[in-house]
Amino acid sequence: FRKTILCFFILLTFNSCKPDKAEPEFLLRTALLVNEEHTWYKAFVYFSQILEERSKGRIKVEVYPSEQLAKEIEAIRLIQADVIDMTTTGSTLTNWFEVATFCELPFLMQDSTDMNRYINGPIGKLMEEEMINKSGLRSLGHFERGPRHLTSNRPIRHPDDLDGLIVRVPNVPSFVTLWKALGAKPTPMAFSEVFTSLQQGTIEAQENPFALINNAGFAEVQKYLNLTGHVISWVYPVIGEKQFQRLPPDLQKIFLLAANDMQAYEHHLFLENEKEVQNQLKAKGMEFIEVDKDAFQQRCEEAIYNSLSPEMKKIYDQLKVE
Ligand code: 2Q2
Repeated sequence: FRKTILCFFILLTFNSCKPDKAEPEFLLRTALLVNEEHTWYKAFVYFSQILEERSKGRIKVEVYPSEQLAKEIEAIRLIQADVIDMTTTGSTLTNWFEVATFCELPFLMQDSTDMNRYINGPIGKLMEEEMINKSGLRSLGHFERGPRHLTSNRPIRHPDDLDGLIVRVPNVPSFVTLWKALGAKPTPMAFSEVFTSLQQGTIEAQENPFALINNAGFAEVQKYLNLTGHVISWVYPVIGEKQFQRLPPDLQKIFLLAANDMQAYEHHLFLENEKEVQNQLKAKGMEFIEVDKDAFQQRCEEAIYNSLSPEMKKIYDQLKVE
């Protein structure tokens, strides 16, 4: 048994325990937080297929869903330690560099037009540089997400209704600032712990886009889908920079082109899925609640702005006037 464990760790660390001909030259392990039904998972499976084909079997990608391999923060650390290779991440990177906060800053972006302007503008460039320099990750494009909404077991129409509601948030400082300012009790927690915590009542609410709410089965433990739309965001599929640099130039080229195709593939699935997934949530018994969005925005805007460093305030001001 000990030998098996040892072998497993050696496998993780050195890619192969006893090399044989069937082994790919590069095995890339991917930790995802979503399950097999989500567009990110499907996109990575597609990526793995086209990469294997185009590299003639030299690159192989393994995709692990539902945080089985690692929770988001751990996945980042394991990539940095060169133990695994890829994941999806975004504003969680605020824990490494501050500008990542703009991936998911509450009430900043209005729609996907704003989003694409940010991603393709100076802020997106800066983010990708910081990602490499401060967190050792290379962006492979971006996946657009639907707006985040609050789910709960009592309807929330106005911030006054929150009244100490225990809301799970990802490990991202701006989310804590937001829900505190609104009068809730934000509790940072890894995504894979949310379902059970809702079931057991250690948290009372959570917030995510329709697709992820549906994907994680939250309709089983949450009755109301309060249409707060407080965050519009994207995530980056990423690979460790060290791992990327290890690929020879011909494979790097194949890799980056395949990553572009993965992004296009995911975007198509995302657009298709956004329409469908709301019906599914309603069919599962969730009640959609209209909220006073202005009241939400007004109550938290100042707190969010004040939580930014002077440098980030400058960027924020610029983004607002553009
Ligand atoms: O709720 C979650 O954990 C995700 O939807 C997060 O928003 C996502 O992982 C980002 O925090 C990306 O870093």
